[in-house]
Amino acid sequence: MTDHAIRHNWKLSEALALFALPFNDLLFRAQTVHRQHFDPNEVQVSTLLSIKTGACPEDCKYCPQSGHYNTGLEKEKLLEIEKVVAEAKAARDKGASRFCMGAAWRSPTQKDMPYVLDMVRQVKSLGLETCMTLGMLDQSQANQLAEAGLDYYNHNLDTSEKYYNHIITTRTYQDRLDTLENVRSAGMKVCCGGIMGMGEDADDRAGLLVQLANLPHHPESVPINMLVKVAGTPLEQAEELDPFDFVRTIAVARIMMPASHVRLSAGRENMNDQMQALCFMAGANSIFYGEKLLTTANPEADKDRQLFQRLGIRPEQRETHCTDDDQESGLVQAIEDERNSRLFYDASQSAASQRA
Ligand code: SAM
Ligand code: DTB
Ligand code: SF4
Repeated sequence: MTDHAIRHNWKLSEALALFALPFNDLLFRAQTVHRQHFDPNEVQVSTLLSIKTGACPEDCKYCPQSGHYNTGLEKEKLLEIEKVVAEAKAARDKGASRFCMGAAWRSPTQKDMPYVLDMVRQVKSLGLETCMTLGMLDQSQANQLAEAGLDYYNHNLDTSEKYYNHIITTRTYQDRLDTLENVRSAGMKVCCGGIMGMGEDADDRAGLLVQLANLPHHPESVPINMLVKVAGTPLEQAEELDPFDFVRTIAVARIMMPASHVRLSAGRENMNDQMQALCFMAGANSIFYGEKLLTTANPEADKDRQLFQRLGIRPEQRETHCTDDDQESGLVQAIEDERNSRLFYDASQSAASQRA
């Protein structure tokens, strides 16, 4: 077995040994693995929408939407399907290939199911890949979503099993693993990752990645979130994580799950361009694109287009196609326009400097 084979038997000691490598050695290994499985200059682009915001019965200590904490968040009822479809269309036209819909639920009720199933069908008919994150699912709910055409289900383990009880008490680690199994048996793709910077230690970061990599199938998508510290949540004052440890986590995820998309997820609003470039170098190849995550801010779309243009990154094209393929090129065209305006700018600058 080579270093880069897909493995499901990772030991904690092996993950810790990767974390302990000198930074440059780790990034070189991660980038080498990345190039064996992906175009290193392509990044998948997803857009998020909260379809039901706030008043969640769970007590996740990081979450602005938990009803247990006073975060000043305006809670909202279920969004109308027409509004969701309009947002999905706008995201598609701006170049997103996947549309992710999130609800602040412990799990959907039977009454909610027809609504979410209809939503999946309508968003999918726009030619977008669909993803939902609605909390825990039983087997029948997972089957119904799969049948309606849902491509991905997001359900995060968030942290290691050992640290989990410090973060959530209203559902267990095993509950989460059960949902992941239901999603997988229904035939959907799994999006599963965690959050860094919640006061966990290196063992916990390694422990989470071992859990993910030792699932019977690696999640196709692995979101690595940097905690967004929201006032009113118990983690508001969490100690700052060394940014290099965040980059290390992405690199180790890339090495342990070589064929998965690793998403540089929440927290980009507080990262500069250099930090994000390091994350791409470490093997991140997916982002959330658009000004809002679920309830907190994400970088402005034109800032991301500029970043892609400066780094020579192309948005990955979606797998499903609609008849109107002009939409496909929305982001590609915007990045090209960005490049041209820069070339124009550079040319005039250099002409000016030649005259001087
Ligand atoms: N209620 C559903 C659930 O928890 O399964 C779906 C929505 S929930 C907001 C989706 C994920 O967002 C969480 O699992 C967590 O990993 C991430 N998340 C929530 N608040 C966050 C924060 N403040 N910083 C970073 N990630 C966060
Ligand atoms: C994931 O891992 N991160 C996204 C998505 N899956 C659903 C959510 C991030 C939420 C950040 C806090 C907020 O905006 O409410
Ligand atoms: Fe609810 Fe999900 Fe937030 Fe937990 S992470 S409080 S389950 S919305």
